[in-house]
Amino acid sequence: MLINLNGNLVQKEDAKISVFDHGLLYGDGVFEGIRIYSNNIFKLKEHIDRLYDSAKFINLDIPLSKKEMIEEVVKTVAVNKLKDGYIRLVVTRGEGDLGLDPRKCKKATYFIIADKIVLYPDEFYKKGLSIITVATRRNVNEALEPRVKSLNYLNNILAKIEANNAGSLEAIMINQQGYVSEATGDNIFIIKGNNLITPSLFCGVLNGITRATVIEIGRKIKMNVLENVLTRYDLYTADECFLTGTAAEVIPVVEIDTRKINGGIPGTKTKVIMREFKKLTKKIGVKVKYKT
Ligand code: PXG
Repeated sequence: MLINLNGNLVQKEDAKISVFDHGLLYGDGVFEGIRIYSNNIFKLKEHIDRLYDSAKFINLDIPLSKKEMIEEVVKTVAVNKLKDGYIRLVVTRGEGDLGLDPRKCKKATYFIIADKIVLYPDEFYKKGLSIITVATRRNVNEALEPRVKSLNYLNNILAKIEANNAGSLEAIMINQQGYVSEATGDNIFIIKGNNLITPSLFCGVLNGITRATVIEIGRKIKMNVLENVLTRYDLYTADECFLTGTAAEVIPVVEIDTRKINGGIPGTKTKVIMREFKKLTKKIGVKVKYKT
């Protein structure tokens, strides 16, 4: 496997960054997780746009244009001959000193890993997930805006630990106002009648690329799509529920805090959305060509 480290393709063993890199010392950086389906890098442009928006918010200069970054991603996938898989693209503040002042970091570090990922075992896509809401609140946007996909994931990791300790596969975080935000690495949707509802961006959620794709699908299949505020009441009384994310894709939820959703089996509309999503994954994006 070859890793792209600052534009150089190096062996995994040689892909090393400094212990003085502020990405490591302070979680000072941004990242993206992107999927490849049958040589198609799904919504690559959208991921790059979000990466640059995250970087802009944290005042981080990425030393490449968006076009150049897209070329680096494509190059990394091609050299690894990856047909289906997962790309992790990380940009850190770079090497500095032991103080947290980012001005000491002269140049951002970036690396691209093209590999495989399995988030949930296959059986859960058929039988659905049992999840819980947790005590850890979602970051408030005045402190660390959840729309920024930063390297600071401790908020989400603390929620994940709560889920792990409770024997649950995923956690749903509530925000400071008591409204549902999102899972630790996925957005959440519910279905009530013909309404397809997801927490709006101001509830403290990442502007998920899969979320946006599902919103498009919902409109296409003539559902009434709403971005709204949701409470636990809405979750427990939903007809159907599912999570969306690049790694998880679209995965049904059949139980929340011991309340069964749709009698504990994945819903019909959820299955339609899962099928429609699969179709789109090979269509929208950047195609990679490589010599076999
Ligand atoms: N919310 C959060 C907090 C995320 O990190 C999503 C939603 C879904 O967004 P996309 O754009 O992927 O539809 C994410 C992204 C993991 C893992 O190992 C998950 C993400 C990122 C990195 C790792 O579960 N999800």
